[in-house]
Amino acid sequence: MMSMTMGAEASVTDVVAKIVAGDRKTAARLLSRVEHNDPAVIPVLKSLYRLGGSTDIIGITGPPGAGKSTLINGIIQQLRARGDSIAVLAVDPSSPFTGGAILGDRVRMNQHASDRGVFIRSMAARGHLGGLSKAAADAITVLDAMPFDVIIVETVGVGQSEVDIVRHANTVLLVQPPSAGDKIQAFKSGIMEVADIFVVNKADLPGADEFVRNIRETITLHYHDAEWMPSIVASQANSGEGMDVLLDEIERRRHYLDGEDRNTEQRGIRKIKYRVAEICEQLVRRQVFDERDWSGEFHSQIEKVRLRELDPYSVAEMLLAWGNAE
Ligand SMILES: Nc1nc2c(ncn2[C@@H]2O[C@H](COP(=O)(O)OP(=O)(O)O)[C@@H](O)[C@H]2O)c(=O)[nH]1
Ligand SMILES: [Mg+2]
Repeated sequence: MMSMTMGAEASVTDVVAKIVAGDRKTAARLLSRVEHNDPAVIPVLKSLYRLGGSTDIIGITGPPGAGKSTLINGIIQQLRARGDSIAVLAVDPSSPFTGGAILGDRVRMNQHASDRGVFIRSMAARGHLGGLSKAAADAITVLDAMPFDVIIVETVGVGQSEVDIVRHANTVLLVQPPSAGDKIQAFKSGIMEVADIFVVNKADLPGADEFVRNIRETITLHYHDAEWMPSIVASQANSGEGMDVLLDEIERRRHYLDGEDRNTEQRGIRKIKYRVAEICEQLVRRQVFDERDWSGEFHSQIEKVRLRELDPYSVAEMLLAWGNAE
């Protein structure tokens, strides 16, 4: 067991103070508990959330092999050069902790491992019971309260869970190679709604120009009255080509978010609603599956459903009502 007891008020304060001061040992332990959805850390997360909000959070998603990690490497180099400190959260829903992708990413980003201004953390999907996005959001809450200038979240894929995860970022990069084809499949999963910068990486491969044109047409069609017109950047992450343009776009987005006449409340509010819903889901799941806290009443309701004397909708309504009564 960990020596950190987060139940007591004093130790919550202590952990919060250490996180705010940038203590990496405390952060590593806290992030492990966050990853396992340990309910004991909720008081810490509550405090940390209110201390955060000023860090740039860049979400990077796209199919495996698109060059996300290589791109992050380049972004880290550029941000370090101007003195920013960076936390990277690599979320991989498919591979276990020792899996190839994460390991490869670690090796690739390892050139920054000895740099005190860079903190790299991987998060795997095991045991999340549908709560990976919630766990990632909690991890962001921890990193956001630490003295980092930028948080980068990498997720693999272009499915719903990646959309859910990058939704927690302020700036979302969708990275795709030209081979992703002339149809942007990712648009189906709702990434269109959250992508701020479309990166066509591996621009050295054939079809890149056409792919950029296709994305531009799609954006023109869907975003004609949008507050933020998503930009398109062609890059070659492995040679560094296009990195300066990408950093400029990230900077432009940062200025946009800092601007006074912007209207991002809608998205900000939607982001909070998603967060609240994710937390609710987690709490309800815990109540349903963690039977330690249950009296015999819940079991008898379940038994009634089994015998078709009752329906699961009514049990769900009762569960929520019980939660409200507390
Ligand atoms: N040809 C080419 N290869 C690249 C480029 N960027 C990255 N790669 C390579 O593509 C492979 C996958 O890159 P990686 O960053 O791991 O992709 P990820 O799965 O999206 O994180 C690696 O072998 C990279 O060296 C690029 O611009 N052009
Ligand atoms: Mg990667």
